[in-house]
Amino acid sequence: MFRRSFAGLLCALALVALSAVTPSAAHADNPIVQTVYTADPAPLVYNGRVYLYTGHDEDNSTWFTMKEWRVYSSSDMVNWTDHGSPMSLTTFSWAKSDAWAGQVVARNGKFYWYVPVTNRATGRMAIGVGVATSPTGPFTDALGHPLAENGEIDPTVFIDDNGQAYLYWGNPNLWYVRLNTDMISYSGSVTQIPLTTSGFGTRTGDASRPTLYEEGPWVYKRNGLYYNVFAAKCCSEFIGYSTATGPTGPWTYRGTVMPTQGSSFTNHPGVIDFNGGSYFFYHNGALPGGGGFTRSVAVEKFTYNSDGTIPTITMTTGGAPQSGTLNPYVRQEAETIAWSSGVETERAADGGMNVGYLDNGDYIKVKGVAFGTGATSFSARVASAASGGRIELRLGSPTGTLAGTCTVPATGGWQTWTTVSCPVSGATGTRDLYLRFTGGSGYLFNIDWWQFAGTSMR
Ligand code: FUB
Repeated sequence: MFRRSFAGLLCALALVALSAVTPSAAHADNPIVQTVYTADPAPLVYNGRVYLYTGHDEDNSTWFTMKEWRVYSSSDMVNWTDHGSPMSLTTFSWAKSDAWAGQVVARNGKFYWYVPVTNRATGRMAIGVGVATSPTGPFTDALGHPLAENGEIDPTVFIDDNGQAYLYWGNPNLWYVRLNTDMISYSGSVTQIPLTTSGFGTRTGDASRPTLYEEGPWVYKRNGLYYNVFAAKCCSEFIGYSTATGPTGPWTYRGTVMPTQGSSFTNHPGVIDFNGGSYFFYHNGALPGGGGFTRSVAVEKFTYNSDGTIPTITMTTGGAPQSGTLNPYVRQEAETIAWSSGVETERAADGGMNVGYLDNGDYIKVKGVAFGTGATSFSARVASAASGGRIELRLGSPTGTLAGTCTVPATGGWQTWTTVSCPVSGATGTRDLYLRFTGGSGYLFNIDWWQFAGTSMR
């Protein structure tokens, strides 16, 4: 939106550098997000969609330099809609730094986002709570002060079948407290979970930390069994897990969920069931420029063993299979992306998001688009303060069959929107769609949404 600002220029330069080395990995859907570095995935299933809450590693970070959290959502586990950043350090007036690993839970028609941040007044890590009436925010500070503070991090919240909610967190220790139904206060005292080797495995070579438990607990219940999946050992971390017959233990160590892999010395688990499948979210350093402080979230589908144990899951570039298809005959946000090359997302003037900073040859892949018996035309909402360009509609790959080309005019501003349309032919069946952006030099145009029309509107 602020295309000519110095900050915007720096950001663009950084991302142009990123896009210059982005491989045209047409098949890859992991990492989930290619437009920024993301970390510490926390998925939430709500109303038929998966909402994925993440941290945001700044470009070129040499530490966990994190100032905001971000939200993405998907109905099919491969095409993810970018909802931007609905919560940041500035949400918490008392927070100084460190927008680290949190989790969102839904209750009372509201969404509660538990996060660790450094408390400016004490210099210690504390747990704050953001609250919103929509899963995509905006979130406000529910309390105006920390919910809990003991210098430790990585909250996870679990609501048991009887309605009792538990907040767990900790590194190097592991703690829990019973939350009240308002989700922003608690009863009883903060309790330490004993880190025994039977409960959390045996770590060798670090007398101060005899168990494998490191950080990032993710607690949930499945078929009456309580699971605590966590980042184990350091460093590099792997993902291990423990189970218990009750929410407060005693825990029994069960082994490895994901071995140490993936060019990041931390990892972070998030586990959900969705549309009849089970999914494991994690992070790694797989994007170009990626590493321990420039991480990216990713997902794998898995199946529990018949006894409820979790199989060992390996990082892949292919990611999870698509659950369903994408309907091109309803309006789709341009920032719904399975894979992209060179593009960025930004907050649009109307409060939503748009895709921008498009250079010649950049593209967006949308996976599993169900064209049915055929699309006949394509429309898109576009804006350009430059001289515009073209949207090529390609099938199967960025250089695949050309099904149509829409010309984008200059509109006089990056947020001055117009709708363009063009004829389409040959787009039938279910195909991966590539929106390939072409034109002259420099930024071409922005795109807010797109939609096909056809003879068979599913
Ligand atoms: O992202 C900052 C910290 O790194 C998180 O809080 C930890 O879980 C680790 O992923």
